[in-house]
Amino acid sequence: MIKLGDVELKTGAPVNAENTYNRWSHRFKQQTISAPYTDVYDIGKVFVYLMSGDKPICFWKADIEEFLDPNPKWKWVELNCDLAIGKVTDPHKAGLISFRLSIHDKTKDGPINFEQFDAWKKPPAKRMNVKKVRVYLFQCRDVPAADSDGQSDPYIQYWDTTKETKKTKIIEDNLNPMFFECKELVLETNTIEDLPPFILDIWDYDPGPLGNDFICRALIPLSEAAISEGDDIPKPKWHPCRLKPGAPAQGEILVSFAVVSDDYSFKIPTSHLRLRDQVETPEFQIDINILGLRDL
Ligand SMILES: [Ca+2]
Ligand SMILES: [Ca+2]
Repeated sequence: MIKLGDVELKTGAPVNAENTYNRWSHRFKQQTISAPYTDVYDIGKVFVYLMSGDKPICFWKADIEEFLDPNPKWKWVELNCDLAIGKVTDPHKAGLISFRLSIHDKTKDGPINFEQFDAWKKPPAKRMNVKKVRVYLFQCRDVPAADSDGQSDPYIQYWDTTKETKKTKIIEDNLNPMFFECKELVLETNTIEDLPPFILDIWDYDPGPLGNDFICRALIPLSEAAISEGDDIPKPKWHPCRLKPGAPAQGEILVSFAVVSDDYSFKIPTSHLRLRDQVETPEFQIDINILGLRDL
């Protein structure tokens, strides 16, 4: 549901639902709203709610200024849990949503034909293409401790738009784990620009009935990622990880990506890639001189 002022726009159920991925492909009818505001800025905030029945369980909000472009791009935003409702309480389970919205002040600026703009020429696609993504995961540093001994047993779980859960091996007792792993993901999108952000979650493995601990998330928009569009392995970049949207960074992840069309065949299978060979490992010599010992 999208809410601006007193107006509520609600979709129905998603047209495609896969495990943790839902797609609506819904366009709301254009509406003219009469309201006692002096101008469009008076409407205040735009709210986006994820609904469960008639309850808003997660939300995102932004100022109206973000929606005055008549030709907007798809915007991916991170939802927050509505803790007053309490149905979703873990920030990493609140999800992300992609949408676009244009608001035009008809009283002040006159009528507008949105369909002259590329963003509104066609309704959202009912069927989507997919992109194949290779994630080249090198290492993490300064991962927060999630065990009582001050350590973590990190592994990374990747998000994509399939039903399959994709994760790395577990590296025990290590806050600066080296992974050197390559994984292939499948992401629904029609153009590379509209690709969802890459989501890499760092978990701490714990044996026993309580299950593993979520540590933090790297949310990497395409525009910030090191990307190739073929077999090249780009030089990886460090990205901050966070417990929830807007929280301070906790730990970093070193990663790069390849984004290709669904029918592209990589020359080397992931199992034969040697990521470790991509990084130079300089050797340092350390001399320690002990000056004295006492009270042995
Ligand atoms: Ca733990
Ligand atoms: Ca553990």
